Amino acid sequence: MSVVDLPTRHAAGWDRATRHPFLAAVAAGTVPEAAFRTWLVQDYLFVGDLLRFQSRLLARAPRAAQAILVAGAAALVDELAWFEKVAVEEGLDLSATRLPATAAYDRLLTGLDGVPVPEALTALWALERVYLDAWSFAAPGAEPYRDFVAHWTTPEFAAYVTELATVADEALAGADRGAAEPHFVAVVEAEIAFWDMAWEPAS
Ligand code: MP5
Repeated sequence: MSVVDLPTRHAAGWDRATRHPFLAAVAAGTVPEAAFRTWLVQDYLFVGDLLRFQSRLLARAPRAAQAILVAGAAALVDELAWFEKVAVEEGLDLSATRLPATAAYDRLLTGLDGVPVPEALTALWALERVYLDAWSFAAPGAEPYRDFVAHWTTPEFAAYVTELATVADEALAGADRGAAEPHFVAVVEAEIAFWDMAWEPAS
């Protein structure tokens, strides 16, 4: 089994995380502006938390995973700068506090520091793959969101996600594959809660 088989093994959750009403509304152009703005600010905070998690994972990663984790961390630094530019353009307040789903996701990431590296690599792959699939579902997006959707569905991002699957599979080859599955499920649940967070107050 490869990590890429996990989405079909958990198809119902995967669908909820990747075909969420928030994404359908971005595709249709009906997402409330306030919901999208809330989501952007919270995702900025998430990316900062993810960079810190990825850096801690790098410190204990196998040799074969170092290059991709470093490249991914550099991309996250660029992503933070991109959010900061968008925030200026859109008048977003990036100093907002974490909403409960963002704080819960950070606790999930911090908890992964204590699990074996192959399991943490699987969780990292899962959180990137679910995000790629979610934005691919929304693509190309209605006009005000088209550039955003394009930003999160680039071929470079898809290639990164594929490379993460390879290093996760390599690491799992000598490990307990079954132990990684609950972390995959936890990531999918955290993603659903993250979309819900921006969407529910608006609906
Ligand atoms: C990602 C994200 C992927 N930005 N937000 C959530 C809630 N999940 C996953 O992060 P990136 O920035 O594409 O590496």
